[in-house]
Amino acid sequence: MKMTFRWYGSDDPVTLENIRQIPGMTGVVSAIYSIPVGEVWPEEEIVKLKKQVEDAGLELEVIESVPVHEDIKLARGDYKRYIENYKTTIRNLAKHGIKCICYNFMPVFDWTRSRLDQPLEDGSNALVYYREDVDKMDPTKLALPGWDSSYSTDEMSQLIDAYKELGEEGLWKNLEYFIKEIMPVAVECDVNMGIHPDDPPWPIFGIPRIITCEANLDRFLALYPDKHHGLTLCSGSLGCTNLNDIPALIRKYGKEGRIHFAHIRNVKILDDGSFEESAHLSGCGSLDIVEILKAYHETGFKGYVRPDHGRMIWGETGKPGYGLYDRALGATYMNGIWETLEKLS
Ligand code: CS2
Ligand code: MN
Repeated sequence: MKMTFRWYGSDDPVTLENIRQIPGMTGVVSAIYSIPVGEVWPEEEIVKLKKQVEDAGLELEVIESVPVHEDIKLARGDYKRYIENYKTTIRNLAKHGIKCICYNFMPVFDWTRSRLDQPLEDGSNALVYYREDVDKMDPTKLALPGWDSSYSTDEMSQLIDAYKELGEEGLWKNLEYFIKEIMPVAVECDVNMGIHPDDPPWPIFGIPRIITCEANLDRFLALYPDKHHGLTLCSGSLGCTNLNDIPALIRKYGKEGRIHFAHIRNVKILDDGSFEESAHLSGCGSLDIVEILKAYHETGFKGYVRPDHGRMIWGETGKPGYGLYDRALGATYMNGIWETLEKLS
């Protein structure tokens, strides 16, 4: 496996120099944040980003994410042009050494939480999802990082209604269309596409979510029978419900060569199905991180891995989930487990 770190570009308070000093870090995963969703990523911008990362002694082989325009998910408006643009972006990225692209097909909201800085018992702060609080939220009046805040209340209501009307099967149909369009290009460019599961993996605010469980991952992978069509397996997203057995999913899809990118995050599942993001250490959450890494090791995983969200510790401030310290501790813990597995095998 190749250990990587998510970096949000020059505006990220975590610098490339910081990341370079984390033991075992091979590279960063990043994106070009200035391009409006749906437009082509120009080669010059890709070259600039790549150079900046490489000048700092790190690699850039993974993009997280190339976002999918809402019109593609709804198959409306300009969606055919956006799909053509997406293909051009894949080609442009491949030309400059990108080997893996992460994306998701979550309607409107990316990851959803009720609070981004919940104080935990040990004095750290973490992202949490408390069901009771989410049930009381009005999605047309919300703003959370990762969410597109450019919609007015009216536009947001209309968008939500469009998805409610589309329903799960409608969303599957639009996903299938998108996959069958882009995958031949990814195969031709030898780029691995890894869809990120829905976070959390259940419908929110009445909007459908489909990348949620084993049956649906099977259905998704069957849409295009080529290894380039695969997964970003996020342990924390799929793992915030006991219904998903993460090590079993890793063994299954790992053997099939369908996992291209591993996100490793621990979460503590609470009695009512709420959850808190926790430190990576198995004892701090509901997931067994050793078992997860064993599953990757057993299946000969050669892909990219990154510590997913971390808590805010030691007084750090910054992008919720994406501070330096706790993610660096997580990476170091995982490297330690991996080294042990290597030496024992
Ligand atoms: C999440 C997502 O996994 C994560 O870190 O915060 O934002 C994820 O990056 C995207 O959904 C991937 O497309
Ligand atoms: Mn993730």
